[in-house]
Amino acid sequence: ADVYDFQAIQDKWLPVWDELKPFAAGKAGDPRPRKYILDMFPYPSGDLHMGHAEAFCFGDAVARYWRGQGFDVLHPIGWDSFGLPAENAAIKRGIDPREWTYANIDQQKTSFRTYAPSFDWDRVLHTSDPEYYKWNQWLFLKMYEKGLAYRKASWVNWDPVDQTVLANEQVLDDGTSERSGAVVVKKKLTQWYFKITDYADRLLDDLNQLEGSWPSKVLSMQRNWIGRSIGAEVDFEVEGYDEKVKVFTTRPDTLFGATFMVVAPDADLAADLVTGATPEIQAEFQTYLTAVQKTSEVDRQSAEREKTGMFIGRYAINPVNGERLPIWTADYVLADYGHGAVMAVPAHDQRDLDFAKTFDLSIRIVVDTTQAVTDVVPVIALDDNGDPIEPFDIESIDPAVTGKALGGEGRLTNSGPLNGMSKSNAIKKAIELLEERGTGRAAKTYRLRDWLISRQRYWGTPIPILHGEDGELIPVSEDQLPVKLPSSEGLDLKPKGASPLGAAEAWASVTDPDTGRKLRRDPDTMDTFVDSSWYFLRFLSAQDNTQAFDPAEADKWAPVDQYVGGVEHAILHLLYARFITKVLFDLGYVNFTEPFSAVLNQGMVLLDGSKMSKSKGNLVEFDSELKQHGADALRLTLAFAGPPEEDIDWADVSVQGSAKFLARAWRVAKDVTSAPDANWSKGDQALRRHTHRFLAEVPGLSESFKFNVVIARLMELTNVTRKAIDSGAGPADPAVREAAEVIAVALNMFAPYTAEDMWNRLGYPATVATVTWRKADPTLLVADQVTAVVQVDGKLRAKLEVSPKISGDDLKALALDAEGIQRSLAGREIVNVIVRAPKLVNIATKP
Ligand code: ANZ
Repeated sequence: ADVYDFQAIQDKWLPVWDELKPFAAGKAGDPRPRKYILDMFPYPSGDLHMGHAEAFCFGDAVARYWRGQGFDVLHPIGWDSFGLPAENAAIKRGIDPREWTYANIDQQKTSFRTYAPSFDWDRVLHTSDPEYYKWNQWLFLKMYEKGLAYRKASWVNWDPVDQTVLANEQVLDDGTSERSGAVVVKKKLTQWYFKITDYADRLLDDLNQLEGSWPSKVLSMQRNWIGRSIGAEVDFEVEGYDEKVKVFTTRPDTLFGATFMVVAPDADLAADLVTGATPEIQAEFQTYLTAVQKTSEVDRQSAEREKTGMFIGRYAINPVNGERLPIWTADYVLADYGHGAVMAVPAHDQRDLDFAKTFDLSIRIVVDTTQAVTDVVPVIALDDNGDPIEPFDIESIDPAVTGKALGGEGRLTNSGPLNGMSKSNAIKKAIELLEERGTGRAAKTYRLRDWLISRQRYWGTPIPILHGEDGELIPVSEDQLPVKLPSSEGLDLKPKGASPLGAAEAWASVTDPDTGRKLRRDPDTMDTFVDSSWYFLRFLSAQDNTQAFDPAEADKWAPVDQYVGGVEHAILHLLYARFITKVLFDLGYVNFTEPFSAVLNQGMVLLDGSKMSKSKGNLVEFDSELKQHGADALRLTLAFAGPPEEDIDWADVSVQGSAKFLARAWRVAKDVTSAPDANWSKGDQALRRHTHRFLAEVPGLSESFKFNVVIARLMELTNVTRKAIDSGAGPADPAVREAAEVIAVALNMFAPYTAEDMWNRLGYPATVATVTWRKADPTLLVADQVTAVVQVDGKLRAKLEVSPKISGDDLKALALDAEGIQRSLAGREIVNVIVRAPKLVNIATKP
């Protein structure tokens, strides 16, 4: 056809690519260096949407770019196909979750085929296939062996709608479930955990390596999530109680200001301390605890909420001064942070102050914040004349009066051996004192909690553990894996707080072949974040049924060079993948400690400034856009709309404009009349210079993801070439062919069908996607004119604007002819002319 027809081009090239499999990576003997480019794999919760279109457009541009730079590029695709949405949809429709899941996967595969990201389809994986989840179970067993997978009874986040536990990461800031939107409550359950807290320091410290190649926002979100606090742990004796009570504090310098102690009501410690108290106190405590359990963690930490709590009838002894501190319980202290108890310093901690004011407890200032602190060594506070500083004006800053705790820098007071010290020196000194007396020590604590991985739901990886009647835990032996998920037939999948798998009697009940005793399978399934924590390694050996992945392949390809996906995964997925990578490193399966060397977060696709959604009725459907405009125009539009990190408003873009440009580029290739062996060096110089400037500039732009600028440059080069064809060098000029070829090769990053068809019209076999980019010719990058200096007897006499390629003879002739030179020679005899084209001519005369 002589007109650009995207449908015809798609229909023509798709079967050719299927046949050629140009994107199968890692062929034996391939000498090219390698790159691993990965998009976050999709969840099959429906059709692909515009968000997928955008993410995969950028990921594919990166993959295609590196192939063009001569790399063997691995760019795989798979599906994150276990999880609640499938199960909830299945319940609603009364079908098997498998049915819904795999139908959606098929639908998404069909869209992807047309959209044509350069995937290696031979490596496709679905996490809900037993061939995949077998290795989740293997990973679980390895972690169990190392003590990194363990069971404990604890208060968990409970989603009352989905009737399942949630990881902390799945509870939103407002205290609701990320999945169901329900207000999350606390429930005490025995659950499986992965011991991510053992890795807290490494997860935090290794973020420094990623500085510059991960979005800084993601780095800071991870840092906050891990939340390392440095301070001390202090042991308090409690009257009439055998054990010591530990508290964590970031301010051991304020120990002399502690006036009471507060224990979290839901900590085991509180229940213990209350045992033996008066019946009135015990009853009051039970009532209080019940109320607290209905309160969300967010409310408990809220500064606005009125403080609640009660005195539990006991006293702790302050180890630094022997003072008796009344012990209270209050819900602003959390059971699972630090030691679940605090030494309250109301003068210097706002929460403690609010509490002290509510319950009329005493307040003692120990840091005088009116005193400037300049010392590094401990000194007694002296003024400029060396005199002791007068007592400060307590009225103006008294927290009991102002209601404001004194949090800032200052000088210690009312604190015995710490008096006069700066805050930071006092912290050091207090820790020394505690350590000397054996009543405390330097300590760190983290916001990060262990990763709760068990779910009471059907559609996930069964946990490979058997339970004996005596409570013994027996890991399934590795040769018995996978523990396959039984059919959902006859099972009630509706959430009810216990896993539906427990009711699959034939599956759940097992007889130990050695001892004949009755065992029961663990009925819970794994959090799907386990599946996605290591999937990037499975792609390396997707067909290998003997191991999770081949360490030799991991050596070759991993870590992932460029990971592309949404910022919504800044914490959960990326943190878990980093953790599991470190575990696999410690187990000796991989030789790197970070899974993703670089991360790119693409923005969102909006419509009229707001997020698209079915419920808002403002959904731009990917499939219909794809049908209407074709893959190339859609991809080009997304890539041209702006930097990848920024949101795109679909109301502001022009898919028609993209289609027009593609037709223009395509016609350039169609109009070329020279043969593929044309001698470029003979071509039009101005056009060649433009082409080579493009070649010089585009790699840098592409490597910094400025794809919108690359497309702008492609448009310019196309226009210049069009002009050369119509009103300049003409269609037969070799420079026109050169430009058309460069356009086709670069356009392949965004519009693979159009590029392929151009390449074909230029006389080459498929596929343009594996053609290595030409390098810019440096001689074509120099400016059109350079300045030549002409000297007579070493003195500057003239400057000439000449072509950088001028010959020595031509330059000499020009120099001798130049006006100023003739004047300065004034008839003198020339004995020698030295020419260094194009920059210098030196004329020597007879003295
Ligand atoms: C005494 C003190 C005095 C404190 C002072 C602060 C200021 P970050 O920085 O978030 O780690 N704390 C300890 N365990 C707690 C728990 N389970 N629930 C609620 N609060 C708890 O906070 C550390 C501080 O939070 C600790 O230092 C402790 O109060 C409190 F002028 O101890 B501090």
